[in-house]
Amino acid sequence: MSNFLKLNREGDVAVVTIDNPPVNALSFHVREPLMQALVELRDDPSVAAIVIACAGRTFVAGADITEFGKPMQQPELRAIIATLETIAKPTVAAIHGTALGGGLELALGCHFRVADAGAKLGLPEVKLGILPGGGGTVRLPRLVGAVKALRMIVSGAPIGAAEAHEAGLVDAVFEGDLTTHAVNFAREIARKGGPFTPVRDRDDGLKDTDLAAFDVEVAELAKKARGLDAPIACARAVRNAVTLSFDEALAAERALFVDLVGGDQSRAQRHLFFAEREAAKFPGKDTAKRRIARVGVIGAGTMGGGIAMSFANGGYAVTLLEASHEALRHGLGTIEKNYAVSVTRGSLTEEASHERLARFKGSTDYADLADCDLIVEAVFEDMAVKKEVFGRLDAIAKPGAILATNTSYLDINEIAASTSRPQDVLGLHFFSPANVMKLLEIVRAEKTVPDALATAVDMARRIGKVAVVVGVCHGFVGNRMLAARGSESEALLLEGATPRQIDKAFTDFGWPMGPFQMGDLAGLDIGWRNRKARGQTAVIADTLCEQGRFGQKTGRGFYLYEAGARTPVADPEVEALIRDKAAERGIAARTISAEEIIERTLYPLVNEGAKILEEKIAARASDIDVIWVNGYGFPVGKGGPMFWAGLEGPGKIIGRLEYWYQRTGKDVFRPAPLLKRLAETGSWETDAIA
Ligand code: T1G
Repeated sequence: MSNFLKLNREGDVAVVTIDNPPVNALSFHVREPLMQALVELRDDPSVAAIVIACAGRTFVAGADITEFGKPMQQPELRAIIATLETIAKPTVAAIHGTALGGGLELALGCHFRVADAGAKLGLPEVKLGILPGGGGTVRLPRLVGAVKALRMIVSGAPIGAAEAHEAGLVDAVFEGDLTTHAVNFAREIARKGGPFTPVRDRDDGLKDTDLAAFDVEVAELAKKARGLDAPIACARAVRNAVTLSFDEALAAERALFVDLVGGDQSRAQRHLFFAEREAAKFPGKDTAKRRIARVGVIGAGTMGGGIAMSFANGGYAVTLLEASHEALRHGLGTIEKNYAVSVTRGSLTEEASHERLARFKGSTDYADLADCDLIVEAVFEDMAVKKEVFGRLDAIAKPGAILATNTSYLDINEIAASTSRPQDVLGLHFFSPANVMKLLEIVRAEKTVPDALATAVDMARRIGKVAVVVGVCHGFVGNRMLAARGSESEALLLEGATPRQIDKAFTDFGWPMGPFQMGDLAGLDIGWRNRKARGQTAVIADTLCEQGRFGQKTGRGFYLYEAGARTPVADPEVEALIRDKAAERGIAARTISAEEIIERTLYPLVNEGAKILEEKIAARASDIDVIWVNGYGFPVGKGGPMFWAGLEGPGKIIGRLEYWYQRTGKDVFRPAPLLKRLAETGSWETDAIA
């Protein structure tokens, strides 16, 4: 047939096998021979049934995303599925690994679907800023019902084979040789005889849809969309499947798809899809990895406990070390409570939580870290304390163990130099809560050797983290840019903006919350300690901290919080404090627009990103986007700060940065040469990878 498609006969059953590594995407070079094969087999009287299967590790993982934005080559997926539905003999999709997006839509074009017990099925297009464009929004509800289809399509989350079987999406689940099972299944169906009803003509799942309840669910989902168009379009398309005829709903799906795929949001989210995969590539990534079986974590506080849970969740044995038995008991107790909450919420089974807890060993003795392959330090953020810990680790850790620090700011070269094995030292900068946040900044120190780095990146994938390799500077990539973004926050308050107004500019932009609400959530005392350590000041935030206002944990920070509540309430005392501090400095309040707030916070953020690229602390602009989206809540629909700069217009950004540089003389506004280059070339390319 072709290099990408094989055709075999098992007696009167034809097996079409797609073979397009690595994930059998439905690229043009697959679609063309597939269409040809289906037409031939449809019209071949010696063929009683057709099985569609895939070679390699997965069924079709969707349309080929690299083809988006380019002229579509015929045949399109929709035409192939329409042809499939003209086939009178039974067609069976044999699903292993993942059937995602266009892959599941192709399977929905078949009369029957059988799956391997480990298979996952889903329509994740919403994560690419689009909706299923191959009829998924119209066919899936016909099998699983409108509400289940809505949840699957708006969340984009795949379901397992057992759940898919229960929901009526797959007709049988098998263990073992799936293709043989599928051939036998097809032959049996053919022997029983038709007619065989295409999904398009089946509306058993749509009957008795309670549209009122459906609309209530849609309204709830819409609240969470935060300015993203795709979730809304997905919901509308599924509703059409209930209220319109099949062909009308299919046409409506197409119109929504075409509208979204050409939009900036989808371009941004597709950029992030590939950016996350690029981020894991760095010189030396294919070096032989060191074996990691047991992981040691020093410090069972908020960060240490979350880090230890990440490793246990990833299947590693964990030794958790604390300075005292009391602190250890408290740390292990918190971990146990966290797992119990997950079980109560249904996101974890009782059995799984026991398995994970069984991986923990608590200790107060450094000697118990001697058998660890990787040791992560998560102690107090102070250089002297860090060096003391690494000195002790150097004495007890086995040769070849990787020694990692979770510092958020400090100089890892200096920490490494406090050991006799700087080549084995690197940074693993987790984000709080470490067992939830996906981002992991892996900090390569001057002497870190490639296999240690490659091992760390590999480990990150195993614990479900999105890893980005960065160099050493104060605050690495994320926190250094956060400082630049926040550098004007106080000035904006003194000149007349309120915490509420600034936070609103950020949530309107698409952030989950603004800087002041975020500060209150994380605890204002963390930044306060860091400023004091660096001899820096922030007149308003420092004054709040001196008054014991550390944010949510003390019930008041920039906002007030009712006992135990998380809803920020504007506090007239804080606004009075700001006005007093402004008066002391002779600063008159004025009206400040949301545009000005974005200019004075996000333009310096982009500018600092450009400087970081110039200094080769980050290898690619897209790495910075991955860091900000996965670690700091930068809106996915804008693709991250560096991608957004392209949408916002580098020329405009430079113009406003120069304006504010003239007015303030502040270095955060001095346009970086690389930003000017983006304005000239439209690309962030730096001449050498870091
Ligand atoms: N198109 C093109 N390339 C793809 C691809 C795709 N759909 N999926 C993966 N790749 C590349 C990826 O960039 C990487 O490349 C390599 O394959 C391995 O991927 C009409 C319009 C399947 C769960 O959204 O979620 O169908 O970096 O590292 O961790 O309605 O890939 O090696 O050069 O992620 O094992 C909908 C996307 C498309 C699923 C495997 N489908 N893929 O994860 O490997 S839109 C998706 C994934 C659509 C229709 C619409 C994951 C995976 P490189 P990987 P993995």
